[in-house]
Amino acid sequence: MRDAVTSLIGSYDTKGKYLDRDAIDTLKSYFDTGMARVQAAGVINSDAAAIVKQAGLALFEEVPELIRPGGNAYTTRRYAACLRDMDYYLRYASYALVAGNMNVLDERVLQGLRETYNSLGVPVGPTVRGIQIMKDIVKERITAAGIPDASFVDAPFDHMCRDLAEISI
Ligand SMILES: CCC1=C(C)/C(=C/C2=NC(=C\c3[nH]c(/C=C4\NC(=O)[C@H](C)[C@H]4CC)c(C)c3CCC(=O)O)/C(CCC(=O)O)=C2C)NC1=O
Repeated sequence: MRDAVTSLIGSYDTKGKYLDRDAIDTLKSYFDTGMARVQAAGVINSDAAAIVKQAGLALFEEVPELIRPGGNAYTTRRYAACLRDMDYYLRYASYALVAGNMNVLDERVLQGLRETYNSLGVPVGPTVRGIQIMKDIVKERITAAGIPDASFVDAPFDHMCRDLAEISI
């Protein structure tokens, strides 16, 4: 698992270089946004259950076939599994936000996920949609909490969507 600092140092060490102007700029922006990213993680932590619930309801309203007979989230067990997956995406997004690096998502969430989803018939398109809905809800709440520019919140959600959508079923 890497964060913005360890990954930067790692790549400069590989080249045997001191931290140059580009590196300093990258570090500066990481530390400048540090407080906002930590505050965002705080908002996600305290609102997590409500965020997942709200996103699930919105997703099932938008794609009602999912919870009808034959849908992948039909039955209580699968409905719960779907919301649990959404909760995983949210929790790991909050880690990636604090780390300022997407590596934790690759290692802990995305590795092997498409294969699992394919083998269980979990539809990727609606999952991606669910992650996007969750991103919008998180941004609204973070803005409401007084954090001025919530655009940094996009990165982890977009990263998961892009990776999942690469091969769709
Ligand atoms: C932390 C990393 C991590 C992830 C990401 C993860 C995902 C994950 N989701 C699963 C299942 C599942 N995932 C879903 C999700 C959905 N179905 C839909 O129709 C919706 C589109 C979507 C919710 C948005 C469902 C319904 C299942 C159960 C499928 C089944 O057992 O038939 C499974 C199979 C095993 C299980 O049921 O627990 C895994 C491994 N597990 C992990 O450890």
